Amino acid sequence: MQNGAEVTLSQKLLEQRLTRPFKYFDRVESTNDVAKAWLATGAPEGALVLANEQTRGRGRKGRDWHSPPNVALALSLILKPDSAFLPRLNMIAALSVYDLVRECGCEDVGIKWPNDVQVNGLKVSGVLPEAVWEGDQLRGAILGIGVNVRMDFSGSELRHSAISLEAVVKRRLERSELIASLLRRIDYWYAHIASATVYSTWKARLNTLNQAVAVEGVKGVALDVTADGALLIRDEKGHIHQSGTGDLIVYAIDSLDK
Ligand code: BT5
Repeated sequence: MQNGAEVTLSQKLLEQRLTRPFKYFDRVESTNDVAKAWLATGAPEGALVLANEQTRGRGRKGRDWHSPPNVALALSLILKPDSAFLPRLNMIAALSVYDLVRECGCEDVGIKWPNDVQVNGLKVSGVLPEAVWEGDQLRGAILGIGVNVRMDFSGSELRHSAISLEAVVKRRLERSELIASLLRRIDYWYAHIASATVYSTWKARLNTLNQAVAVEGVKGVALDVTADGALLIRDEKGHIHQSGTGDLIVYAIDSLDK
C-alpha cells in the first residue's frame, strides 16, 4: 500500500478478504447490539459484524466507546464456546490484538488487566465480551473489539490515555488487512481456548503485575492473576483481595503509603 493513500473500508474490499459470514455497516449504533440480534436469529459461530462508524459504541459498564468514521476497527464476533471457557474470551481478544499490534511494528506493547491493549502505555484497543444466556444455557458470546487505527486524539479528553496505531508506526495501514489479520489471530487463539497456553501467555503479556494499583477502592500491589482472569491484590496490611472485572488504576509504586 502506498503511503498517504486514502483507504476506505467497503463491503467489496471485505468480501475479498473474509471467508466467513459477515454484516458490514457504514454506520451503526453498536456492532455488539447487531451481533446479539443476529445470534438470536441463528447466526453461525464465527459470524462477524463490522462497522466503519459506531454512533453509540459501548465500553464496559455502560461507558462510551468512540469509533468515528474511517479511523478505527469496530467489530463483533459471534462465538459459541463451552461456558467453562467464557472467562478466556477476554484473554483471547487481548492476545489477538496484542499479536496484531506487534505485527504492525509496535514495540512497547502490553496488556493492562483485564483486556486493554496498550502501546507506549496508552490504550489502542478495548474489548467488550458479552455472554447471551437462555435460562442456564449459554446461547453464545459476542466478542466486541475496537482498535484505534488513525483516530486523532489531540484536543480530545482522551489524549493522555489513548493512542492510534498509525501514530506509532508512522505509515498508512489498511483496515481491511488489519481485520483479516486480527481474525486469523482470533481463530488461532480460539482454537486453543482449552489450552493452558492462553492463560500463561496472557499473564506473561500483562503489564500490570507487581505494579501499585487500585481496583474499586482496594489499593495495593498487583500480585497475580487467576486462571479465570481475576486479579489478586495485596493491600498494605498483607490481606489478599480478588477482583474479577474492576477498573484498574496504576500508581507510582511509592504512592502506596499515601
Ligand atoms: C472498553 O471498555 O475498552 C471496551 C470497548 C469495546 C469497543 C468495541 S467496538 C466494537 C464493539 N461494539 C461496541 O459497542 N463495543 C465494542 P472500557 O474498559 O469500559 O473503556 C471505556 C473507556 O475508554 C471510556 O470511558 C473512555 O475513557 C475510553 N475510550 C473511549 N473510546 C476510546 C478509544 N477509542 N480509545 C481509547 N480509549 C477510549
